[in-house]
Amino acid sequence: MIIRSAEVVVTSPGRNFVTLLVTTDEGLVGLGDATLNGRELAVAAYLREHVVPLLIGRDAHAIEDTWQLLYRGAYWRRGPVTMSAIAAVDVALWDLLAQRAGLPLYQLLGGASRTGLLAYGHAGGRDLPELFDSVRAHQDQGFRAIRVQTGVPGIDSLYGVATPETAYEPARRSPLPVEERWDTSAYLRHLPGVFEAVRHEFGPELPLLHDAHHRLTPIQAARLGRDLEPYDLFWLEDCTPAENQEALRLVRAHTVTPLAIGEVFNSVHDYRTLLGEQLIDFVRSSVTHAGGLTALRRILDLAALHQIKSGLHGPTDISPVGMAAALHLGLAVHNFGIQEYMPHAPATGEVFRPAFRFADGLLHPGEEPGLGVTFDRAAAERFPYQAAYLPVNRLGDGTVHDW
Ligand code: KDG
Ligand code: MG
Repeated sequence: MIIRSAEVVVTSPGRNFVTLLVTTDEGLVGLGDATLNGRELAVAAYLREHVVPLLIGRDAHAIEDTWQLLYRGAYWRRGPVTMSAIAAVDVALWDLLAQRAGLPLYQLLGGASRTGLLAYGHAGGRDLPELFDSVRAHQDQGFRAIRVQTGVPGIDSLYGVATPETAYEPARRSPLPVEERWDTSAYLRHLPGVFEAVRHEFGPELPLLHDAHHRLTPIQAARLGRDLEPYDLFWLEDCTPAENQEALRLVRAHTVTPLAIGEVFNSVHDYRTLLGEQLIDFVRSSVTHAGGLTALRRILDLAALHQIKSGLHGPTDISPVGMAAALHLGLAVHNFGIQEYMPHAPATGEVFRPAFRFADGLLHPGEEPGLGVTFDRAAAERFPYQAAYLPVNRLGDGTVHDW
């Protein structure tokens, strides 16, 4: 199974995606997701200029050796651009191997450890009535676990809170990022009351999640985790920008609210203290940004030693290819926790045709050989790249803050 060609396609059906198509001498096509929100063209160039030439003529079976070649062989290590590029190659090779074996990919990762993957959906509302409607709508769609994001009085536009005009899609199509305003004190005052109201309305059993989206200092995060304890969260996500892993010691010392971290991480080294000292409860990385199935499997195995589970990143900027990879991995690993799931825009389905399904709150990758995703090259042409960026956050005095 020799790699004959590899092509990078940037397309924008509903939003931008970067997809790697690796073709073998037998005509099999393996797919990889290399989408890095707001930096798509950097990964596409990294792949086209520096990675594709290395792939041509290689044995497509050599997944581990190719991973090490791209990681160690570049000399420069880690970083989201590099690791997204490596991930795309890695996933495409796993896809090819499983297609050639005639098996759904999860069978090559050890087989199914469960019948389906518990998924959580994103509810959001500017005020309580809107939020309650959104939670109900998600329950009606079958979700058994729900992330709750809310408007905060005094903050105009907030991560995770769609307006009737804009569905959830934080990357806005424009040549430059839009700016939002942030007020930590207003958020910390408002949020516990929202969770009290949601618990009162929906009862004690519904698993509820919340994403603080990297905006708090450790002491603020400690306070929020403590204040939310009465509402029994499934997790509090990204309470701090966790490059400083040691900062989580302080948060952990003050709260028993479970913590989830890692969607912006791209290497096992970003997790060493967090996992080794059991400072988090869920690993949030995506296959797409953490170096592929080969690398994320290692992170999850290390997490398992510390009773830490998976909670893989699955917003719309993970393409159906990246999502399918997450589902095969999640079905196979023992320490699966939960999977984030946001259905893509209808236009995305014109380009990507995934076999995975969502029913009764559970996701399943399907039984097609390989990843179970096909990519319509001609349809992709109809949706050319459009510049789109995540917002930039500023405090009231203009200081740039974490978004
Ligand atoms: O590209 C950034 C988004 O993927 C991120 O904002 C989504 O925080 C996110 C989540 O939990 O899905
Ligand atoms: Mg998040």
